[in-house]
Amino acid sequence: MRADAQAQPNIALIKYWGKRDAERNLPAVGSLSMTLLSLQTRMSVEFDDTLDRDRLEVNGEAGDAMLQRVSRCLDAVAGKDRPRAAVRSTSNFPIAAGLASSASAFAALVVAADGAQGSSRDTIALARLAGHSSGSAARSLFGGFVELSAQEDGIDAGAILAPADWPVEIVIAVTEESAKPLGSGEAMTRSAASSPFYASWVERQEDDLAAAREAIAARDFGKLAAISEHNCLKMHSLTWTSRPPVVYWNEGTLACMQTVRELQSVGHAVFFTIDAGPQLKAVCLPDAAASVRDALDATPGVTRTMQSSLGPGARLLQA
Ligand code: 2P0
Repeated sequence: MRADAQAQPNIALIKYWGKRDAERNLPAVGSLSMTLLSLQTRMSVEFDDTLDRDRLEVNGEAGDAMLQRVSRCLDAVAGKDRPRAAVRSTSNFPIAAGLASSASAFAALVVAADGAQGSSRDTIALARLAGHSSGSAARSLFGGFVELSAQEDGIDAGAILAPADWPVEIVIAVTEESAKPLGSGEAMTRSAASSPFYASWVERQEDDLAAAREAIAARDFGKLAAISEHNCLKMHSLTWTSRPPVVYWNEGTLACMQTVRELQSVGHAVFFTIDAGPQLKAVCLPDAAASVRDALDATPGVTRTMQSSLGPGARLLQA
């Protein structure tokens, strides 16, 4: 009745921001992401008839703040009448700081819970279950470049290009280690309710997805850079223009954007994206990675950098 799984976070190039149905956690827009390799979450789920309630341990400490969401996810996978579970999670990167830790956590959780229950759902079924807990988690079920499409009554998702078919590197510049001030779920709901730009964001997302899809199919780095930066800045324009406003950036984030512009101006193949937190993610071709990392390490406000190539989707680990 125990299974272990591993998943990696994913970084969205075309962002998920806004919900169609908060109750079922359905996204209002499609999104397109890259699954990482070297940032990892491992999750162990053990169903145990002798437990009177679910237990959650996150990096060796009681994870009570997340327990309710985890229990609901386990109910969705194994049914409400399931035995209670002992869940242990470890991540090798800071959680809740805009590094998509909920994506890798819930992707690994559904795979481990499904395995512990002895069932073997297919990947899209697991992605739909993960997406119910965290919209971005659905994408971490798949590896490489991944597209999620938002439909009236649910989501579809799948890999569109394998990691080996277009190697790229991601350098993450950490500018703040602590948890973000406002969770992305709440922030996106606020944007939908109050940003005057929200309707046009939703209306134009299909065009951005098509441009990114075409750039990836053609391995056209410049085209992917342009559409990804544009889509990222539009998402942050929604947060800035929400009422009350939500600003995820800090001074270090802006300094990192300037560093990326300088690298671009001397010909390096690099672009930035930023999620619901102050960390900047620089996406580059492998030849540029050492220069990008050196430059971000030397940028004021950066506490450390991490680097990853693209990796596989969530999977069971052998016991
Ligand atoms: C993304 N983000 O596409 C966007 C960009 C953050 C910025 O998906 O409310 O934690 O749990 O479905 O998955 C983060 O949102 O949101 C996210 P919920 P989630 O990666």
